[in-house]
Amino acid sequence: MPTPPAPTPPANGAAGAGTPGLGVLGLRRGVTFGTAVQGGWLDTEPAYAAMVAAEAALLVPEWEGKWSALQPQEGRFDFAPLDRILRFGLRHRRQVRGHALVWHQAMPDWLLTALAEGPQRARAVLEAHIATVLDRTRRQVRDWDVVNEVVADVAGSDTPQAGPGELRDSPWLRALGPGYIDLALRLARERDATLRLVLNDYGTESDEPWSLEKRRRLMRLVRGLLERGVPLDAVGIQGHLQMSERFSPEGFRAHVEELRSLGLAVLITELDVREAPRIAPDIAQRDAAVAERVQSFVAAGLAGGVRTVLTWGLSDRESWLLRDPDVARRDGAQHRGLPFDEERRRRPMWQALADAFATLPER
Ligand code: 9MR
Repeated sequence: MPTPPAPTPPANGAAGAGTPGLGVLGLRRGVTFGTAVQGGWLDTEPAYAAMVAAEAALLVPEWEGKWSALQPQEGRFDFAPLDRILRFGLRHRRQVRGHALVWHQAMPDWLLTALAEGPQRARAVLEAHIATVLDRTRRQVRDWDVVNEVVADVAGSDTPQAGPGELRDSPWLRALGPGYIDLALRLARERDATLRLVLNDYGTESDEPWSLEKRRRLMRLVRGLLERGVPLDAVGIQGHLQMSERFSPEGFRAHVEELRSLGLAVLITELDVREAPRIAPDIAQRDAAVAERVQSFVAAGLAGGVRTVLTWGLSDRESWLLRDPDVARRDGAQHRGLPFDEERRRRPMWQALADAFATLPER
C-alpha cells in the first residue's frame, strides 16, 4: 500500500491541531510559555487568535502597554487598545504581563517636552503615569516591565547607540539622572505592593565581547539597586538572538544563575532570531540552524532557573523582524526566527522550544 501523503496543516493557527501547544507543553514542565500579541489582530483575525489561544499561556502587549499608547496626551489615558488584550486574556483565562512603564521609545512628544522641563516636572509625570496605569490594570496584570532597555549598548555591537556611560543616554536619564530607575521601581512598589517588578533588557545573551561587557553592566546596575534597597523582583532577558553572534550555553546559564543567586527571578521575554547576513540557500538548513540555537539558548536558561519564556510574536506573518527596516534582511530573504512560518505552520523552532521544555522533569 502506498504511504498516504503527510497531511498539510491548515494555515489557520490550528497547525498541529490535536497535539498540545507550547503553553500546555511548558506547563507540564513548570514553564510558562507566552508571546507578544497585538490586540487589533486578536479581535479581527480569527486564525491569528486561534494560534495564540492554542499556543500561549501568557500574553504581553507588543505596543499597547507603552506610554504613547496609554497616555498619548497629558492626562488623557487610553486603555482601549490594551483592553482588547485583557479581554482576550479573561476570555481564554490567560495571564497578561505588562510592558513597559519606562522606556526611551514610544514616548509621546508631550512627554519629551515635560521631561525637558526639569526634574520636578519629570518626577510628577512619572508618578502620575505609574499610578493611573497600575491602578487600572492591577486586577489582571501582576507582572510589569517597569524599566525597559536602560543599560547602554557597548561599542562593537551592531547597535549604533553606544555612549559613554553604563546607562543608556535617554530622556529619562537626562531629566532625572541615574536615580530614575530607582524612582520608577519604588513608585511601582508603593502603588502596588505585590506587583512583580521587572527590569527588562537585551544584548546580554551572546558570548561576544560587547555582550559580555553589557552583561557586566547589567549585573553592576542590578547589584547596586539591591544594595540600595530598591524593590526589584525579576530581570527580563529579551532574547533577540542573532545567528552571527557566538553563543555559549555554559556562559549564559552562569549569567542566569548569577541573577538568581541575588534572589531574582529571570524571564526570557522577547525571544526571536535574526539570521546571519550570509544564509544557507536551503530553507531546511536555515530552519535547523535557528532551531539548534533556540534549543541551546532556552535549555541553558531553564537549567539556570528561567521558568517563563515568551517569544516576540509567534509567526513570521506578524513579526517585527520582517516589518522593521532596521532588522529586516536586505538580501530579499526573510528572517525565519519564530516558531511559526508565514502560513502559520509550525517549524523546527517550535519543536526546539518543546524539546527545551522537555529537558526539565515532568511535573
Ligand atoms: O515589536 C514592537 C513594534 O511593533 C513596535 O512598533 C516597537 C515600538 O513600540 O516596539 C517593538 O517591540 C520592542 C519591545 O517593545 C522592546 N524590545 C525590542 C522590541 C522590538 O523592537
